[in-house]
Amino acid sequence: MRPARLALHGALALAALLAAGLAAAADLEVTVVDREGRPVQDAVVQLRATGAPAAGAALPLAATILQERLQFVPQVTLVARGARLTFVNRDGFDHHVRAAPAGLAASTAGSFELRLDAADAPGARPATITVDQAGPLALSCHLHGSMRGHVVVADSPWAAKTGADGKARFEGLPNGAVQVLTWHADQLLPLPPTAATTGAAPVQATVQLQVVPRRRRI
Ligand SMILES: [Cu+2]
Repeated sequence: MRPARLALHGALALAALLAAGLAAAADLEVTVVDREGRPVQDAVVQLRATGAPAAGAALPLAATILQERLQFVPQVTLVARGARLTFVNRDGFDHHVRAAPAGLAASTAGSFELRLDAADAPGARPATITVDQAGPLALSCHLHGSMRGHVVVADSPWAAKTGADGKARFEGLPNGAVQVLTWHADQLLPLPPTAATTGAAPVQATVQLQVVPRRRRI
């Protein structure tokens, strides 16, 4: 290899190392566990931090929620404020979806109702609505009492839903103090924020719910 090309390779390798170093400097992994220490899926973790979010960290501005076999799919939808939600009824019967602030919220701001004809009804079509109010919304159905789901409209540019391993991962965070705010549908009393400090090495935090979430129907 010619010296010039060697130098270029060296510069690229250095740039890659620097980029890796920068990314690692601001990684945070939050694990949400239940009262018995088991990982909790479908918790929403939001961070309060100072600084601008990294490019590509934006939350969805649109989401589709299916009504399928008497369930909301997904059960928990996480979107940015101002997102457009589309409800699609896949069942062969009507649904009458209702959304209202979840938990102990006293206000009904942000509530809405949508009538959805059976999937095979003539003229049946999806219903759309824009959510402008930050916070968790509980989804239910006037016609089917067992139907239950949630939409979380994020208040923070850093928000993520936990997977089956109970983990929410954040990259590109500014270094410094971070407040970790955790929500779960069955944790009715708000959890106090957990403090974390991001820095040179990836940081891990664990948040424990005070409840054992109800098992989900499959
Ligand atoms: Cu229904």
